[in-house]
Parts: sequence; C-alpha cells; structure tokens
Amino acid sequence: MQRRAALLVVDVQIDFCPGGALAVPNGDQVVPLLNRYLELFNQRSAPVFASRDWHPEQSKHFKEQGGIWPVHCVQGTAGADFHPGLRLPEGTILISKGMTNWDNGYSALQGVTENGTPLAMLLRRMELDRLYVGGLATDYCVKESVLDALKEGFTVTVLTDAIRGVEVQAGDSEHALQEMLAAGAGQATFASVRSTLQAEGEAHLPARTG
Ligand code: VGL
Repeated sequence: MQRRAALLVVDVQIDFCPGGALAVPNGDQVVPLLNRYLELFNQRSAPVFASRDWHPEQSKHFKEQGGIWPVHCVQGTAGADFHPGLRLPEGTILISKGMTNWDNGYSALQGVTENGTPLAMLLRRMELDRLYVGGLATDYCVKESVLDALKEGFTVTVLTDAIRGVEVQAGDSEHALQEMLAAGAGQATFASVRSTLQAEGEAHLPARTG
C-alpha cells in the first residue's frame, strides 16, 4: 500500500524568531528551507499542516504564573503570527495548541484545527501515515510533536536542515534529536526527501509500454 506523507511545520512564529519574545537562535534560518519543503509537498498535492503556539494572556506556561517562559505567542498578537517569509500554500491546515491556561502546548499532535479536530484524529481520517517534521524549536515543540506522533503509530522523519533549538542549555538540541531518533524517528535533509518522494511517485505511475 502506498504510504501517504504529509508535512508538519511547527511554530514558525515571529516570537520564536530573532527579535521575538522567545527568540530561538537563528530561528528564522528555517524559513527558506521550509519554503523548499512546502513547495515540494504542495507540488505533489501532499497535505501541509502548520502548527502555532496560541496561548491565552495568562498561562501556567509563562514565568508570571509559575512556568519557565517569557510571555509569547499570545492569541491575536503580532508575535503569534507566522514569520512573514514563510510561504504556506493555499489549503495549509492550521493547528493551534496551548490554548488553555493550564497547558504548555508543546506537542502539535495535541493541537486542534480551526474546527476543533485533534491533529492525530485528522491524520488518521485523511489516511496519512507518514509525517515529515520541521520548524521550531528542536528541543521543545518539534521534539514533543515527533515523540507524540511516534507514540500514535505514525512514521516520522525529522527534517534536520529545517529545525533550530532554544538551547536553554548548550547541547539541548542535539540531545533532543538523539531522543527522537532513539524513539524511532528517521532523519533526512532536503535532497533525500525530494528523491524519496519522487521515487515513490514514479513507482505508482502506470508501467510504460513500447
Ligand atoms: C516552544 C518553548 C516554549 C516551541 C514553545 O515552540 O518549541 N518552546 N514554548
């Protein structure tokens, strides 16, 4: 049976980019890379999901309420917008997470669509079984999304050229990647993802005659 792949772009929001409220070092560097993936998936009519942190003003996630993070990605604020350079294709499915004042909202798999459908449920309904994941941040939302997707039984590939970490402690991103790989994720960069998708596409074309 053909595996059906989708792209999940995690939290490429202004607050996670340089100058933002919780800037990931070089976070904006993922944008041109992700744009190439977005184009690749879109050309193949493969579904694209984009998650966003979408917090209320008060959340236990924030330092002021006992959490560890500065206030960021508050619903409806400019910092919660996607990076303006990110070219999300028409039809991108928006996933919001961290919307209550008691939840950290790290995992996109715990996020919901605009209709309130949980991402994991939607992936099953759309018969998607393989997820390619890139975005921000390697050591939090990318990691938790990948680990959750694996737990839910999906095949997951981490796009190592299109992720960046917060690095609260130096080495956190590398540890996060190792944890994802140990849990069963694969890793890949653009050229190999492109050839994999191309090879699969061709394998499903009718055999040539003559
Ligand atoms: C994130 C830290 C706090 C993330 C979100 O998107 O990875 N990191 N909140």
